[in-house]
Amino acid sequence: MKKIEFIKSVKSIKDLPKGNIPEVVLCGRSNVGKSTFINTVFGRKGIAKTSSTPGKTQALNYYFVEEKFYVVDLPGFGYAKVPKKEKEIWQKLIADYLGFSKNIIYAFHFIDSRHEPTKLDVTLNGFLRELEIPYIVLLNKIDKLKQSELAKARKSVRQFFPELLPGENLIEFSSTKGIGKKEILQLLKRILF
Ligand SMILES: Nc1nc2c(ncn2[C@@H]2O[C@H](COP(=O)(O)OP(=O)(O)OP(=O)(O)O)[C@@H](O)[C@H]2O)c(=O)[nH]1
Ligand SMILES: [Mg+2]
Repeated sequence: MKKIEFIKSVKSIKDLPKGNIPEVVLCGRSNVGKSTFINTVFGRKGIAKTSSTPGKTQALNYYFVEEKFYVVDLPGFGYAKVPKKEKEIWQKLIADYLGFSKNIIYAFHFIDSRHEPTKLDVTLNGFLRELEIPYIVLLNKIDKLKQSELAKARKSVRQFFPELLPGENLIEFSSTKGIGKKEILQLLKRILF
């Protein structure tokens, strides 16, 4: 899957693309590596804007892949330094979008393997379940961990979300090392083609 094209940035539900093209949604905390994931998985460095400062993505960014489906890069949540008002607007946009779009076929929930899931991760997980959106968790940035730390991270995330099964709906990932890319491409093929 190499063909990817940026379509548009959406800041209001009324501007969502029309039609019924399937959407795969990238969601999770700010700075967890969602935008970087796009560049890694679709092999186009720089198509998605990334930043070492949290809060880079501030709208729903639509990318069209293989002229078949959208990857929707969501703004991250939980970044402390964003003004409260702005934070509320983002979170509302995300919640509205998840509830509103009829085209979401899968959500990829990113969790930073170096940290325990946060309250907002629990909230997001609740939304996805309530809305019956199929999802996987990507335990991300595992290049930063030693084997023993990775074992701990795996255990911790499964304590929060017992429904997760490693290799099935829990995928370990690293953009830096390309870990998990093959599994993600296989999953995308399975759900889309
Ligand atoms: N070590 C390591 N760093 C990563 C990885 N993925 C992303 N990063 C770094 O993490 C930082 C944040 O990445 P982004 O992709 O911009 O994060 P985001 O989730 O899109 O953030 P928001 O747009 O704020 O929601 C950047 O400095 C990336 O280079 C990874 O797998 N390993
Ligand atoms: Mg981003």
